[in-house]
Amino acid sequence: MIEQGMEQSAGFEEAAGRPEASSSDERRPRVALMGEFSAGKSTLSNLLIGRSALPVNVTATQLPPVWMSYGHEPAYRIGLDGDEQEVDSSFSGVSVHDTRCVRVFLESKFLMNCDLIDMPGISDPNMDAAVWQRVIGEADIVLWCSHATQAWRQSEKAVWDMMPDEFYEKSLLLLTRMDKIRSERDRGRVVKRVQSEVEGLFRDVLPVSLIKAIESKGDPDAWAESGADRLVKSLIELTDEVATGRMGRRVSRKIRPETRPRDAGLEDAIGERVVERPAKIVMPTRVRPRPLVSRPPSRP
Ligand SMILES: Nc1nc2c(ncn2[C@@H]2O[C@H](COP(=O)(O)OP(=O)(O)O)[C@@H](O)[C@H]2O)c(=O)[nH]1
Ligand SMILES: [Mg+2]
Repeated sequence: MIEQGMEQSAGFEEAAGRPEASSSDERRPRVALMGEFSAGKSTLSNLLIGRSALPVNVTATQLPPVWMSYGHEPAYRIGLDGDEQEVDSSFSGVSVHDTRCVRVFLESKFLMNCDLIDMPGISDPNMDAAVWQRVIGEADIVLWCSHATQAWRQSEKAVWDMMPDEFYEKSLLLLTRMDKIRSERDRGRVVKRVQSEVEGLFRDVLPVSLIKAIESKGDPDAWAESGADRLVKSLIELTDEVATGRMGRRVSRKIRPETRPRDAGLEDAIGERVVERPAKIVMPTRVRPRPLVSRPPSRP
């Protein structure tokens, strides 16, 4: 029921399953969802990929980062020492104490454009920061979710200050649960305050109500009103830039970035919502940390 609402709202699903996408070993941009516990990370992930890949509101279970990619392989966990085992759909037996991340594969249109990594809440006192720190170096972009009603707390700032500077220009701060702030004046104030506090630390600050986005059910005005439209467009722009920067260094003239099928696919997936192609910006070369695993993340 809820899942169906998400699919309609996001509109990413109808063309899923282009066969070459799953067999491609191309490295897609990786988007990490970060923020405090209950800030809406899993709800956002469900909205984007059009279905639930993992339980929303897991309180008893502490999940390690869940790394979602396009495909249909069975889920598996990667242990701290790089060992891999398949896991069942409820991730039973998966513990943050011995698992670096869980790899999940879904034939979701959105995942043709980028991988999503749903991180555990940063402020959970039972959650060692090492749990997300050992995976964050694999990401290119962060979507940081912050409760609008108490946005950008000291605890959030403290974690963001520890991040490599290269994330700042490629990450978005999302003020979630905007529906909880009733008056337009107060919503404007929060956005303004946070914008001034995070200047230079994020590319943009975007207010969003994920609940309203889910409820919009294909109504473009309600979708735009929720803030989801702007969020999706900004995300496409970012993933496009990250992909373009890398493609520019690695890919021969035969496969020019502007002809990549991925872009067309995502824009189609958004349907009638017109997405303007952003100007190509060459991103600075990024020094990559050592890979998490010895082999590519997508199984052959
Ligand atoms: N009112 C409101 N509730 C939201 C919004 N986004 C998420 N929630 C709810 O907040 C709770 C926690 O969300 P979840 O995605 O599990 O947070 P996570 O811990 O960051 O993954 C869930 O019950 C969601 O339904 C929103 O924009 N508005
Ligand atoms: Mg979650």
